[in-house]
Amino acid sequence: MNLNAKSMPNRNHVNDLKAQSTSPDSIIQTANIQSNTVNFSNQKKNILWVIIFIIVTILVIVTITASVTLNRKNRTRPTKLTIATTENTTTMAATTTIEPVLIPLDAINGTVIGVYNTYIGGLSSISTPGDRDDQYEETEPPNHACDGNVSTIYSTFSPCGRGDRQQKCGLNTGFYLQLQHGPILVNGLRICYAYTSFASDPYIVSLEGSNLSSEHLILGTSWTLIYNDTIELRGTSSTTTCGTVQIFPNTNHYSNYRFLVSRKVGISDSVRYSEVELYGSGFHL
Ligand SMILES: [Ca+2]
Repeated sequence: MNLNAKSMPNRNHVNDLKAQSTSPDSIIQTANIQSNTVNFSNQKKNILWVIIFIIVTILVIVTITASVTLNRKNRTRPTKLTIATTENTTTMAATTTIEPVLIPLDAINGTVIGVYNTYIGGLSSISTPGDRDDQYEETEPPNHACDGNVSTIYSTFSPCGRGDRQQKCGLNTGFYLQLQHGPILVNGLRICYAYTSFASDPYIVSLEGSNLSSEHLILGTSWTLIYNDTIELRGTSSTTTCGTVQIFPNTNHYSNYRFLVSRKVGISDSVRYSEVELYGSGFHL
């Protein structure tokens, strides 16, 4: 066997390759291969950057969406009143949500003072039992609005007398009292209706608070306005005893409260209601 003869084609092949590698066509082909390799590498880099951009964009969108959702939750949460309370007397205060609870309107000495021709921030004009235009119905006195019994009614005529049916009858009347429990935070109010006509139902009412002593309560300057707005009407339902609790912001504790009616539903000789209920957060007997 002639090994040299067999190895000759390989040498020729190498020479051929050398010749080809130095030819112009080969150089162009090599350049194209290198160019394709560089382009492919650039494409991979571009694809990688696109993927990174998409991931970062998704993370930003998810973060913003979560933040907006959390903020909406925090904004809608206070349908209940949130106040700060102290868990113990020594260390830290915790924020908690407390439902307003009904406050017993127990007045000192059981005294509930009826008023007429009395306005928000104004002087209290003390009314008496009778049927004149400055009086209330003798059998339906002001303490009936605070006795916890929806079958007992407070009825006021001023500026009219009994039987004088007008839109203005019974307006700017009400009552005030001093709570025997001492200063209490009130942030809710509800009216319970009289069992008679709707026309005498209160429609716009106010609540004021004071911490002055009883001899000063006749003065308008002693009172601070807490609530002045409409209350829920019972419509045509004669079976509805009480409205819904009107919740309002208030951070001040008061031991005296004055309730006034400035507008009623219809034409009648009086304003009549069976209960004024006050509600407070964190109140406990
Ligand atoms: Ca009552």
